[in-house]
Amino acid sequence: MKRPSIILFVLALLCLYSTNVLAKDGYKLWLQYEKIENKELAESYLNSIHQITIPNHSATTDVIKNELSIALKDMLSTFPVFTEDGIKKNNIVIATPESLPWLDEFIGQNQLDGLGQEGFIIKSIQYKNQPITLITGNADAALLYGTFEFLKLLQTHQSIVDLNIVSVPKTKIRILNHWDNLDRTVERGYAGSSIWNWHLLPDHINQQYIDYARANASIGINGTVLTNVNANALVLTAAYIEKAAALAKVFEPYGIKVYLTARFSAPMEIGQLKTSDPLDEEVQKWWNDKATEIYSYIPNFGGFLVKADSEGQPGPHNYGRTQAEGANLLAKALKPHGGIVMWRAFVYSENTPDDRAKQAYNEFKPLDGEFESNVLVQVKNGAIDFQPREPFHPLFGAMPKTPLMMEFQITQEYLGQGTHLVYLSKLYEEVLNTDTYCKGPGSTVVKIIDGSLENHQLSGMAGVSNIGSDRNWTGNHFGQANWYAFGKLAWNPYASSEKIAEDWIAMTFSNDPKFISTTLDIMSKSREAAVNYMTPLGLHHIMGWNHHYGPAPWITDKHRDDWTSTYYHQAGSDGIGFDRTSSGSDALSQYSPYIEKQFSNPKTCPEKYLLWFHHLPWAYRMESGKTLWEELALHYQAGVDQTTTAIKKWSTLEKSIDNERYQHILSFMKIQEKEAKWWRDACLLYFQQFSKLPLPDAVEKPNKTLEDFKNYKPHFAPGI
Ligand code: BDP
Repeated sequence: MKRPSIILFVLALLCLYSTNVLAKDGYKLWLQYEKIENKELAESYLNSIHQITIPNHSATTDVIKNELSIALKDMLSTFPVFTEDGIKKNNIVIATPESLPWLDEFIGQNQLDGLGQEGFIIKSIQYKNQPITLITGNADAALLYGTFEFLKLLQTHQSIVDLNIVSVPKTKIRILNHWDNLDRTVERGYAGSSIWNWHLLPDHINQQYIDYARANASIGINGTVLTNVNANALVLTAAYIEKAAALAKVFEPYGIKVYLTARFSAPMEIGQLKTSDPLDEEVQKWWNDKATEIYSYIPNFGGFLVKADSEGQPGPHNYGRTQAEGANLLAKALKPHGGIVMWRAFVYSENTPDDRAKQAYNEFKPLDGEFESNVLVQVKNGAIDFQPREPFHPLFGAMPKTPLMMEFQITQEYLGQGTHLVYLSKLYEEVLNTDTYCKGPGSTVVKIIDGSLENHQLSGMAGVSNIGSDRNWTGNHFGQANWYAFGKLAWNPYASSEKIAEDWIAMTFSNDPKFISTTLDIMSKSREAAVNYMTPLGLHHIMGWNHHYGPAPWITDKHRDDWTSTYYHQAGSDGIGFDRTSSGSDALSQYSPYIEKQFSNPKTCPEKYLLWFHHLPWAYRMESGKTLWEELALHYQAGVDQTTTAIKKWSTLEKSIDNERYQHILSFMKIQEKEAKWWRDACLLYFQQFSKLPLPDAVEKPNKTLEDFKNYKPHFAPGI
């Protein structure tokens, strides 16, 4: 090749590499910053962004400049001009009130006070007769959040004139829980290995850590627990604290604090003490010293997340102490440094003969008021375990004196794992909006989570991460939507799932209205579809042994009853379902009297929870007039049909986005459809042994036997 042609060739390759190939494999998440092809729109944006004034100097303002540079270069092919002072016409000003002595002309002190340290305002103003876009907040992190919101407007092709946006987070702690082990395996992870390369830390900082922080800051996440709740005490040794400190340093400019999981027996395992009893003075001293040591490495350390007395984890029970005594031990150690404890309520024991759904309530409710002020009790979104659908946890509304934090699972342990397209925001929204009636009508779960019902200052939402080393971060491209939606809902748990999805689709894929509406339709129906083909009408916990992959309603006779399927569905010739009314486990008595009454009667219990609370005969008449057996079978079929319809809809979008992501998603959707049929056929054949009734005509007949399904043992299913 002659010289000029070689240069041209290399240039062409570079272009391809930087704009197309890398941009389309999902790595950029919702920060694609797609070029704005509409000339008029691009022009109107450029007109409003003549110069960007940022007077503050900090690592965070550097991050802001960097983000604006990437975004404006990609979207508008422009390199922004930054200044520290001087305000021109059509300027963007990004600053805290201290650097803007004239601010009170436009924004009152009251409003600024209401923003706290993280809330922001984006406002179009006329400063000295010049149109200006102002992004302000009381701290640099707020400016970063405001900048991302401003960029979202551009990404979603909104107007940026006459802006008046005020956004204040409703919860304080918005945090990802990584169930990542120090050997880089990820418990319930379906997107490769852990992104934390402990072996190379603290010396090597992977670019992915920085992009992780950007992505999280863009959706308002302000904390990350780096390690698995099934904790390894090693992470509290100096060598690992130093590694965690390196990550904390990367995340700090993005407003993200690092937290660690604390193994309750750490004083014995790494401290050589004879006990870990929370009332032992040496143990208390050990934790106090440990906290001081951690803060010497990580001055903005967030605190601990603890799983105790559950599934083999050590805890205060080992010493006859309460959960509050355990939590307070750590809370007191962290308090002088400003740290918090997130103490999980997921406590249950195989030695307790009571219904597993009741155990957390029984254990924690009597302790209301006994926790230190820097403890949040972290409660899962269901009393059993992140099922496709669970009624809200009875602890919500039962502990008014204690701030309760929500724990949602973003990773899809029970919802199709790596491949199924399930938009979980619908699930989160359903739980958050449920009325507990604990203080009369309107006592919704969301008001407990954000602290408003009982006036708690501390509040939070945790999401068990679905992030891994896969190039697209979450394995399934649509897993990104669940990460995104979690962050958005943690910031504003009153937000609508549909609006969140619309923004995500536009930022991630395309602003084409047909693409958005079709994809939104697929996403919006996906959660109900999954419930239908997995666990309709209140069924729960009937998936594969241990890996939880696929259906296995036949699991029985294991060393723990409450880990089997038969314990939960109770199917027999007399019917199906777990009786949690007063004639059964009486779990319903843990709810407010209003809910108890409504749910105790199968006729007034919402059908979506029917078999959660009731054991009913196969011939029981449902609202539709059909029998329970027929409805069950039709729900399974409907779930399968929904996956088929989703594929058809997605196929109409082939030309709307890049082929790489289109095909990747399509192939996963086909796996989902295949597995939905597996769920339907395996469950219906299994339950049919007891119902002894034929499948309704509308239900496709299985082409395998129950034995075939039982004999199928998937090897090496991920996530264990
Ligand atoms: C269950 C998971 C298990 C977790 C446990 C927990 O199967 O891997 O360790 O929850 O939340 O959902 O502690």
